[in-house]
Amino acid sequence: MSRTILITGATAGFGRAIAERCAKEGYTVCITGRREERLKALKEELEAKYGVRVIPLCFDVRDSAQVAAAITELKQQVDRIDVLVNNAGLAAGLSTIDEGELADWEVMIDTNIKGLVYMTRQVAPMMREQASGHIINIGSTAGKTVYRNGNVYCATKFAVDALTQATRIDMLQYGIKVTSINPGMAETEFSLVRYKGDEERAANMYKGVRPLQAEDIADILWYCINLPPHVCINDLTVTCLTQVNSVYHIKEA
Ligand code: NDP
Ligand code: 8X3
Repeated sequence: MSRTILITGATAGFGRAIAERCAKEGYTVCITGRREERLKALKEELEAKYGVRVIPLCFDVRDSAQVAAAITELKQQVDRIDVLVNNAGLAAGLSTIDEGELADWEVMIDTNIKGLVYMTRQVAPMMREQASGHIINIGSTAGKTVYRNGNVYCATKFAVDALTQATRIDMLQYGIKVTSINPGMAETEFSLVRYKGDEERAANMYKGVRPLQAEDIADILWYCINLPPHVCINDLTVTCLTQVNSVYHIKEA
């Protein structure tokens, strides 16, 4: 029987790479995001390439009613969800606490924290009924060490860390695994979004370093979800070789 994975934020970056990796391995893949055209194109691409079922769900994770409606719709289409990847998220801006934009802070808190909580609240009861499942939260090195001007983004990722630990304790009694994967800098659309479409500034982030790629995270996630039933990776931090945490990195020659 095919296993089912639900990935938030699959229209770009890590989420898209995870969707492709799991489709390649025969999973039924539920992809989500706000950009409907990208969801449609990804569904067509993955179904044609791998002959699997891909279910697109277009919604905003910040809206609890949209999240609830999407999961209700999904339940009409699949019997179970084996893996939930809470990946949708972003950084908006980079500035000190006395100068940051309130709107940027709100979008990060609403997406990275509230969106993750809304999704988990909808999917965890399904996993509880199945008495199995795996929740993977995409945290960050920024959720382990704060950095200059990162204040609210870092705080949202520290919150993801706390929620992952708490969810693991709550789900333990049902045999549900909970893992956090905390990447360091990775070349996705992340910096383009943080710098609000400034391509030069975004590209500058990765100049002189060889950052993680989305496929690296997809490979790591694939490893985490394929361990024997008694084995759970709880917390995994991964950076490129030239970065040891969110603050310290060397530039390659
Ligand atoms: P991308 O910008 O490439 O992808 C982000 C994804 O999140 C998109 O698919 C986007 O879809 C989705 N998303 C954003 N806001 C919403 C929303 N309100 N509702 C639904 N979906 C949303 O970034 P990454 O792949 O790099 O980021 C994925 C996760 O990894 C984030 O949580 C990020 O914080 C984290 N991370 C990233 C690192 C990096 O350096 N790249 C390092 C560490 C962690 P759409 O716009 O279509 O809605
Ligand atoms: C993304 C990594 O260091 O740019 O979470 O904040 S960093």
